[in-house]
Amino acid sequence: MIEILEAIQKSAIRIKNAIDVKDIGYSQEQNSSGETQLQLDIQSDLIIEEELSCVAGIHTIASEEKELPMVLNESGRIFVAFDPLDGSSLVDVNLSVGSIFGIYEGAFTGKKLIAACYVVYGPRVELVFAHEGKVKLYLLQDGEFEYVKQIHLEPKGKIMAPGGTQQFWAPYHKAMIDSFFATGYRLRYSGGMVPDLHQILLKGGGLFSYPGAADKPEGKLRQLFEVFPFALIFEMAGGQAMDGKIRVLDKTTAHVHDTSPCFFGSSYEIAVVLDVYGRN
Ligand code: FBP
Repeated sequence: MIEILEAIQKSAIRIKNAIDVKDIGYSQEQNSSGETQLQLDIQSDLIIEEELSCVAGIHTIASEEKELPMVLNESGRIFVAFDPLDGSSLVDVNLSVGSIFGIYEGAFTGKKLIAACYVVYGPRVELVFAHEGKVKLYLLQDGEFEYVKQIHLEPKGKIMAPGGTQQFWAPYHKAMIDSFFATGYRLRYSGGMVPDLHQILLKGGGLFSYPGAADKPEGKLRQLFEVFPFALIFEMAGGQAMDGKIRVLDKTTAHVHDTSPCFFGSSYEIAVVLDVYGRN
């Protein structure tokens, strides 16, 4: 596991450097060497693929940027799914973005997820790693990730991050979100899953939701790359992750890019979600 964490750390430093360069690569223009410049998310994907390829224990990788998983080493036992640069459309407006990793043993399924990690590229670069029941925060300082602290959620939070397009929400979902605001919750939603969930984790709790809605019945966020890794992180931090009715990590995945409605939060907010969705 330490080798995988080190590979993620090396990738994060390289991706941060790629984000920092002046050309953010939205064009397909050629650079001075005549090579086609890669979009930032494709570049990030290649960086992670390169770093994880150096870890002998990894059997297969799957990326949000690739249609199919890629076998690296038949004798490895670890499967890594990653979203190389989640929220990359926020780079041009200089909001935080992130990389997300799910580390699975033997197969890409929620029940086999043994560790999860994400990196936030914001004013500072932070990394959160969940494994063996602990969620640890690291900060990039002078080229090294330094351990900062363990992350624990409070039983009830104050932040509400409601994803999706309100126009398409079910009426009971809208009523539930309104009821949270009516009891003092504050809106915190940047449109980047990594910083939005990071804020909830570090401010003690709250609710991030991306429901199934009329336009996207199975939600938007992808199980293997986004939903499952954050589910493990929230559970290990003392919170919960549900699809409205069941624990997301108990869901089955038919295809590598399957999505799922998702609710991540402290125990109080998730109890409200289960109550509302249980009645609808
Ligand atoms: P991409 O996979 O297209 O980057 O979308 C992921 C994401 O940006 C999440 O980070 C974020 O939580 C969500 O989409 C926001 O979606 P919406 O704009 O529909 O609320």
